[in-house]
Amino acid sequence: MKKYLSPGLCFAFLTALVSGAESEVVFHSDFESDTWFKDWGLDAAARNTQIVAKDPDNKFTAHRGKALRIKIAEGNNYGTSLAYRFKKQTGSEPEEIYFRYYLRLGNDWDPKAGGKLPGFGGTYGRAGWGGRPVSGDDGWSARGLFLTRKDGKIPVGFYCYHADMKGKYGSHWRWDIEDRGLLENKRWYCIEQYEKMNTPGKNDGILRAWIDGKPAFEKSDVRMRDTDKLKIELIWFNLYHGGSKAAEKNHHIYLDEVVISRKPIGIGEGEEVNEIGRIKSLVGQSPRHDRTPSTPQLASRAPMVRRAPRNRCRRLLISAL
Ligand SMILES: [Ca+2]
Repeated sequence: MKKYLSPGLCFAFLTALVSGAESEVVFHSDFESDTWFKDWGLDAAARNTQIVAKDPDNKFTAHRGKALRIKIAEGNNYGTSLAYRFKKQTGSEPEEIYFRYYLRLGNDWDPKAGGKLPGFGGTYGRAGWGGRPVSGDDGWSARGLFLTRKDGKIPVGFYCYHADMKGKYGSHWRWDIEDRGLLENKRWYCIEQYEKMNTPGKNDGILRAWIDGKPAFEKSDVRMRDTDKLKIELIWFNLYHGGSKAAEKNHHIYLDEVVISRKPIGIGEGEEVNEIGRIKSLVGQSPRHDRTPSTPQLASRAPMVRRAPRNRCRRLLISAL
């Protein structure tokens, strides 16, 4: 367990005191600082990334201040690979976790092949990506997925290497609840994802996704592993065009307000709330600790309350991951 004496820690204690709960937020990154990468445990910015406040050529408008722009250059596949590694950052790896980020597809986003978006990883450098199938004992992953444009929109989903996979490559699971997993360019979306590891050997692992606070996907019979030595190793912000087909032109996406939490996080309402009294009011309204979004109906109410810590609060006390 690591402890950080920071303003964020003090704020986390205050929040916990008011809510009667232990700290739930593991990580927050708002990309306001030019040294944002240090919070991710990096010594330098990840490849093909840039902090932007403006980008009028690509019709960018801000969500909350600056954002992280990721570029896939013409003739290339690789965007970036940015990871929040639980063991390194917190000392242990969770069995279940939520993460949320805001995503904007640039005006130039028009892929001619599917590819990868942020998601969960447990490859341990052995198996579960890049045509390295898994056995149940060596690795797994559930990155995000984008596909080529359909009816003017970009389909998104999970790209999962799991113990029941067939062949060399992972399964495509589109986020198909009420077509919420069809994204437009030049619009911010709140993307939230949840993973619960399966009981080793059993088909009871869970993957869920919400878009703008509403359920977009649920699958509760995933077998990621046959051993409890595999856990959620990292939140994996991977952007990749393909497969093998390279991008025919430059493509850009924008990310903002990344939050990783042990409880549902939700859309921006809570982020705007900075007064302790208001937090107390929200907590009092909501049985958030009892909420398990096992159905889309429940889920639609679930991820609403938790706020991210304030901008300076990037490292919090992690007690039980
Ligand atoms: Ca920001």
